[in-house]
Amino acid sequence: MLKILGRNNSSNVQKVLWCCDELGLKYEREDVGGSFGRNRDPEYLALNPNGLVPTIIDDDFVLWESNSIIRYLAAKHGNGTLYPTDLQTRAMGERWMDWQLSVLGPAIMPIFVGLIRTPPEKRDQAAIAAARDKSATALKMLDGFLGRSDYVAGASFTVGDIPVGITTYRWYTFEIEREDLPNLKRWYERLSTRPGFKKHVMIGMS
Ligand SMILES: N[C@@H](CCC(=O)N[C@@H](CS)C(=O)NCC(=O)O)C(=O)O
Repeated sequence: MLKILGRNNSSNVQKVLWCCDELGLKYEREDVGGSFGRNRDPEYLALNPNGLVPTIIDDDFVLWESNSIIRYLAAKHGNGTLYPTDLQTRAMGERWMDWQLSVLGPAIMPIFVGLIRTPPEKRDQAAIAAARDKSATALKMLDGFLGRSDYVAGASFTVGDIPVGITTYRWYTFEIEREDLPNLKRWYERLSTRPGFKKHVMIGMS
């Protein structure tokens, strides 16, 4: 059976859990990382030299990097559904996956660290405000795209919606000011009806 190594409050682990839910895949999960530790143990580093979560073991195949993991699982079990066969449709969705890792994720991280992981008296309010502005600018771009498309790869939900969906959950859950981004909101509300999103992502932040 597929094994997932990683704590379930990690957004990168949540990508894999939500993806498995969409695919109806059974898996075993072990807590690794954060307060559970183990991610710097030699046994774990032999699987994932980054010492980060998630890592999956699929029979004897080991894979790390959350977006690569969900692409792999979607291609293996959801070809033509979660993983579009049309190359341009697939590329549109994959673009937003890469954008989440390279643009939106880094923009929003200081808000997460500041508001969720730092006690109020130690918060760097200027860094949080700057990150909020940067995230809002990035999300305005996604909002513009979603004005012309129901999902990030077109008319249907695909693997491409998962990474940006999780980061957007955080955006809507932080206690911050938010601009009105109506297309983003509509898409987010559509995602919020999906059982895997409710079960693995809409569980608060810690
Ligand atoms: N680019 C990697 C990043 C993985 C990552 O940063 N994971 C964090 C949790 S979200 C981690 O392992 N932190 C250390 C820990 O949990 O102890 C991926 O997408 O898988």
